[in-house]
Amino acid sequence: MKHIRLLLVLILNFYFQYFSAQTFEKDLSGSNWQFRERYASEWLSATVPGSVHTDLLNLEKIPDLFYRDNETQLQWIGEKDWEYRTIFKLEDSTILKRNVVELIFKGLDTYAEIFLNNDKILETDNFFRTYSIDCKTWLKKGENELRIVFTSAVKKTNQLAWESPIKYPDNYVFVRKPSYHFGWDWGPIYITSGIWQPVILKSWDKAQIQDFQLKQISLTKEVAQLDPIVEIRSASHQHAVVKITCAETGQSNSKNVMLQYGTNMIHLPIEIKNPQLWWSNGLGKQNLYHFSAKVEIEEAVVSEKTQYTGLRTVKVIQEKDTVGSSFKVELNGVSIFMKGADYIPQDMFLARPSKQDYEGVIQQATDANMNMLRIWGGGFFEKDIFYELCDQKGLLIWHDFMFACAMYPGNEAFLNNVRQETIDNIKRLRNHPSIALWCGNNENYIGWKDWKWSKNYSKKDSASLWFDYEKLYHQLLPEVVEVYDGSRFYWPSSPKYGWGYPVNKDGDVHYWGVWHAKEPFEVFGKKENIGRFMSEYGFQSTTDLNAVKKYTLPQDREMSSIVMKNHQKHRVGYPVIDKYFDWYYKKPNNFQSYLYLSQVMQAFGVGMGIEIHRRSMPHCMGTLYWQLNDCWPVSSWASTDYYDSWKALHYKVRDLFKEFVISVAKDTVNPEKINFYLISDKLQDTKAIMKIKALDFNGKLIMEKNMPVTISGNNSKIMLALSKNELLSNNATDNVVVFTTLEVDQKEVASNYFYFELPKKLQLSKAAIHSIVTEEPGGYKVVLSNDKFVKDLYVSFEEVDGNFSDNYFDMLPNTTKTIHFKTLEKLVNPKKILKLYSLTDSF
Ligand code: BMA
Repeated sequence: MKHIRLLLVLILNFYFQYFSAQTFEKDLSGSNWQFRERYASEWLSATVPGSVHTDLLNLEKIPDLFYRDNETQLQWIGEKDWEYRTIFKLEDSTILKRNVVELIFKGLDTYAEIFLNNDKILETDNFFRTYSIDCKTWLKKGENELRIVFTSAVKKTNQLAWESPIKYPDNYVFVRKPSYHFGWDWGPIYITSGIWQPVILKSWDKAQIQDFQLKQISLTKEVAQLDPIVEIRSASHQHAVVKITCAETGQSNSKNVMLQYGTNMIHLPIEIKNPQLWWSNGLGKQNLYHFSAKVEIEEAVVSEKTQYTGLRTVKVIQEKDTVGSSFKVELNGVSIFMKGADYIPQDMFLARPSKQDYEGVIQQATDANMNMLRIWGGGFFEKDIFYELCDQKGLLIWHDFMFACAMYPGNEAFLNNVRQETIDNIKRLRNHPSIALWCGNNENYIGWKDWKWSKNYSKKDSASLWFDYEKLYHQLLPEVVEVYDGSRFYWPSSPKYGWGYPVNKDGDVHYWGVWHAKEPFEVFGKKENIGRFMSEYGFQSTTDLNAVKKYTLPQDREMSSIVMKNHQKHRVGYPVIDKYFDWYYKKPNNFQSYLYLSQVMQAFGVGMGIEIHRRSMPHCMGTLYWQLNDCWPVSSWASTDYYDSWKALHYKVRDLFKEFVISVAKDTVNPEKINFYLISDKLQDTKAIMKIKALDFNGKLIMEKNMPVTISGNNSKIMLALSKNELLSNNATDNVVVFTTLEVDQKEVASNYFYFELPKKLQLSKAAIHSIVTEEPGGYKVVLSNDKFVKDLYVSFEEVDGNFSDNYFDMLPNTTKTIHFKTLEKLVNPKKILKLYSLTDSF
């Protein structure tokens, strides 16, 4: 008994010594919140994190925000002021006895006044910042009321625009809030407000780790030198022991220090022998090193923080060469071709995407063999989970700062706000190995320089706008990057070049000759249009019929309906698609054909661009198409839709971003010559067999050739050139497909279908396709066999969500193909709802 009592005393002692000394955090998020339109009599229940729009939706006060053209009736929400409140109890007085009590707002959208027990304690005006305030003075024992009043960003920016001496074309430039909330050429206008990230009440006594930077000083094969820096806020002048430990190696370093009142920076260098490097997707493992930092005062741990990083070097190399200068990402000393897409926010309402949604979107990128995403400047600094997943999956990030498609103000208050937002986010994100570079803005430079925004201004205003531009992107941002990051490349604006003149010398390119300038897809291949790094280009498609059915009524299902037009935000989106149909395809014969064909054409056109960029390695060292995803269901440039369905383009991208790619193309000088390129991302040379056969659409073999090849590592090369005649043997060009495969160790690693003519000219006839559907774990197996050649076969189960292992593919005559459909749904009669749709069905 005596022993048990002693043990209890020891445990309690330990508890008080150890835990009571520690930081205590109370998450105030959850459903214990209410909201109302400002001054309304009734308070309604709310969820935090969340937004006004989603709270109204949850209560069924408004209809589905994305359904039909509901957007037009729901603009009033953004024009009102809103108010949120919660009551939290501090029953015992432990918290109140602590030295420091902070309220931390991880994300407020955007113009907020914060009242604690009816006293205003803080005002905020930046969505991207984390705000923290010492609030002990206002707290009391028992019930405390936290109330946040949000002023409408619509009203506020209207007022700022009215007061501004210079007129800006868009009001979003005045507010530090995701610009796309104000509408974009793929997004609706929903200018919401609310508490979009958690609210935390934090209390501590002696000292607190504010930040833990894992600064990497040097890295060789033998050793990594790190200079971890622990930022400590101390409540007094006091002795402490600060210790860091690496979980993977067990190493630690500690220091006895005299903390000063306020902020202290403690450096604890550490060396890691034989470091296991962090690699991008496809090139190696994503090794991570986890560190913990602890502050001990009087032998009790008072604060603790864990962080991780990946050991790697990442640079952007701009080396002079015969054309101009390179623009290539070098990871651990290796130049890597960047394959990826531009990423936009996943939803209009940013508290909504769940961990699973994040996992889904990152999976879509890695399933498509990407190694880079570009976070575009009209969105937001993503949530931690996004970067964690990129670290784990090896996706490098091109990170824009949050400025897009406009000139921005440059007054002191604005710049100070931006400075703080940038510091907050760089400090939060700098340990992530996935972030490769920081970029000042999206298209602000090109807009000013190429698109002549300046012509709307007097000489004086122009000069002032440009002066502000330089202050922001050439002074403030690079300065903050240098001080708070110090390791990453800074690029003032994406892109350096647009289109309409040679863009192939240096820097990055947003090539919009295709789509915006309505030039044919073939211009992707003009030498002067192939940049050193393609950071944007793209083409639109609609969503598929399954998706369209979710946001329309049957009467909306025609391209000219108000609803279909509402779900197309580009001014002349559908007419542009029509124009390209005229060039490449036979006119679609109905609504469903239009949807199908728009996807097939997007894959065809953007696929052509990707292939050209990959062939042009090492002149071109990166291709990021616009855009990976959507923030609501819409016709857009995305390759996956809002419901996570892969469009035809995404399947195409997956093939074209493989480690090995075969690309077959007419020679640019002599179109009678057909070049067979082999492209490889593998760093070493690889021995393979290339197998080529030409067939007519009925299955007659015209020509066959197998040849052993050595694919040179990290390169693109013409492996073989054949004349048209060798391939065709007098057969008509519109009736032949050349099918090429690449085998490594008897396994097919790449394949390619090549046609001599554009799709609309091909002499296709309807094939008989036989299908067998069987249930299998996680979904259904579909086995297809055909008699004649089939082009762009789209397989779907009507109104069932899920993705196929392959889709929108071609089938050589008399072949069998097995695909798998993953779905959570149980299908009663799968065979009956299986839909097969190919190019011959569309006209
Ligand atoms: C680019 C982007 C976006 C835009 C897209 C499609 O220039 O930077 O602003 O949505 O084109 O027009």
